[in-house]
Amino acid sequence: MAITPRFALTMRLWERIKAVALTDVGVLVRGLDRDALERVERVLLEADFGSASFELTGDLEAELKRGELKTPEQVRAWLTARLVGYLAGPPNPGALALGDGSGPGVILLLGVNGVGKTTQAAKLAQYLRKQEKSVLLAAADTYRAAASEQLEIWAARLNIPCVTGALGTDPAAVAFDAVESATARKIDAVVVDTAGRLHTQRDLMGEITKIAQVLGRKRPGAPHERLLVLDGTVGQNALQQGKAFTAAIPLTGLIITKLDGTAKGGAVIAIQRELGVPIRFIGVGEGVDDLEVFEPNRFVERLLSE
Ligand SMILES: Nc1nc2c(ncn2[C@@H]2O[C@H](COP(=O)(O)OP(=O)(O)O)[C@@H](O)[C@H]2O)c(=O)[nH]1
Ligand SMILES: [Mg+2]
Repeated sequence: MAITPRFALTMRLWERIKAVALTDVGVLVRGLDRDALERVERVLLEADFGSASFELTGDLEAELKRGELKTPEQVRAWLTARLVGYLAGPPNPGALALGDGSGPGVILLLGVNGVGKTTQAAKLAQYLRKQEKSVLLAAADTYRAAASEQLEIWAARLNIPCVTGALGTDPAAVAFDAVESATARKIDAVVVDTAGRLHTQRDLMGEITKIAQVLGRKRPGAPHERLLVLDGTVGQNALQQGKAFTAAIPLTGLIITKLDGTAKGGAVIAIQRELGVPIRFIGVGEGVDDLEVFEPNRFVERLLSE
């Protein structure tokens, strides 16, 4: 999928690091002073690198003291390698798991309100269709009429079926119906959109667990993917959400959204480091094609690029 120019333009991490610490060519030979290192640290913190900011700055200082890094290009290469290293594990399994083919593969999307679940459901449907898979969308957010309508609009645009329930229906029942319908129609994949807010976090986690159990009873092995959607622009909040969801349900991956138009791509590093769940996709826009399979090398290159 195409690189979104907006994305590359807004990050410019390397440009910012150079501007705060490497403006003077002689600086690396003399070694960075405390102030310069602190400015680098601040740039990283502002870009949402979280605790990795301190680690990176400390290690950079050590490398400079050892005289290993003599030019800005060497610093850039070192930083690139470090960031790719953070993103190295666990590896992205790549293709979406859809089970053994004896019935539809089931992909469950989770996340709090506003992170982009419904939009990513449509994007994943489009992604699967490009791989010649037939897809059905399931609107298991039955608390707001607008939630089902939003998914139905996407389904109509993509010309794929959508199973919804009346307002207030049990979301697990909608998920169940969706798998039944997909099985009858020999559809390859069901993407289940869920609610992001209930009265309490416990209610929400309880409901998600129930949906997953019901899906598993209907189709052994389902949900084959349990993907948590996180907004890449909210930094520490995304980390907190990640921790709450991983405690409730074993996740198979993350989708980090809204990485277009943000200068805070460091959250991706922080999230990967702290949650240990593979980042599978990134969302880079509001359109149905604005989804990319996550590739660490490419991501870091764009994060740093000028
Ligand atoms: N810029 C940008 N906006 C996105 C992306 N994904 C979703 N959105 C927008 O985020 C808002 C919330 O999305 P929605 O799918 O309704 O979130 P939900 O509440 O989790 O279902 C909408 O305005 C979407 O268009 C993305 O990758 N980039
Ligand atoms: Mg939604």
